[in-house]
Amino acid sequence: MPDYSMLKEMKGAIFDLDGVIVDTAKYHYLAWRSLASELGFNFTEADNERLKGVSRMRSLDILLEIGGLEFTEAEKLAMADKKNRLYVEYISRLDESELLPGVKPYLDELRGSGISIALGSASKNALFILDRLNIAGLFDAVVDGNRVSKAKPDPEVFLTAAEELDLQPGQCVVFEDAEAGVAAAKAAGMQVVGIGRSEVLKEADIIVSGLHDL
Ligand code: B16
Ligand code: MG
Repeated sequence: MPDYSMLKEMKGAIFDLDGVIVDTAKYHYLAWRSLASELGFNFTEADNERLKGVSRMRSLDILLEIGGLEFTEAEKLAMADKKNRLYVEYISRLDESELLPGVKPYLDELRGSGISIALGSASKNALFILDRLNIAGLFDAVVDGNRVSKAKPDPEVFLTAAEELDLQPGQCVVFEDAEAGVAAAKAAGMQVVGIGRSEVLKEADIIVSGLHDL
């Protein structure tokens, strides 16, 4: 039986975005696949698993490694930009119906209990996505890919979020679906609720299939 007592003691809840609040991975996949196809190779859904929680430029490096291709930094920036334009077209159509099960009730419950809420995401599109999902107003702090210099598994994103909530790391619980994110939260000295499959989230303190389980 998992030990849920850490959730009763938490003062701050820090949420990852993709895979915890909304499944944007499917749109990242479509946009990366389109780029791969222009470059002449196939990019599968299994390949896409390697990009979850990883920054945009690191994702591109992994994609090019799969295709066995090399480019200059300037060419890579242009490709990442092109992929992002396509991705933004997809996420422009997001609405509340794409919130993952249990997200809205859980955020409302936390707010009702006086727990501070932050976002800790690698995405540079995070604020836009929260707006599209109509939940931006529920967050006391949003720390995204525009605001950190070191990507997960570095703890910077979560430590910055705790600071913005005016809390100590030990008072915060992180909700994460990616291995690098769980490692980042642990490195920050925080407890972690892993969302998803136990094989990839071994380091998490408890593992649930989604926020609807809490
Ligand atoms: P963007 P998260 C991550 O979101 C995604 O999981 C990852 O696939 C993506 O490459 C990264 O954001 C950057 O996203 O291109 O929008 O800046 O899980 O950290 O919320
Ligand atoms: Mg994620």
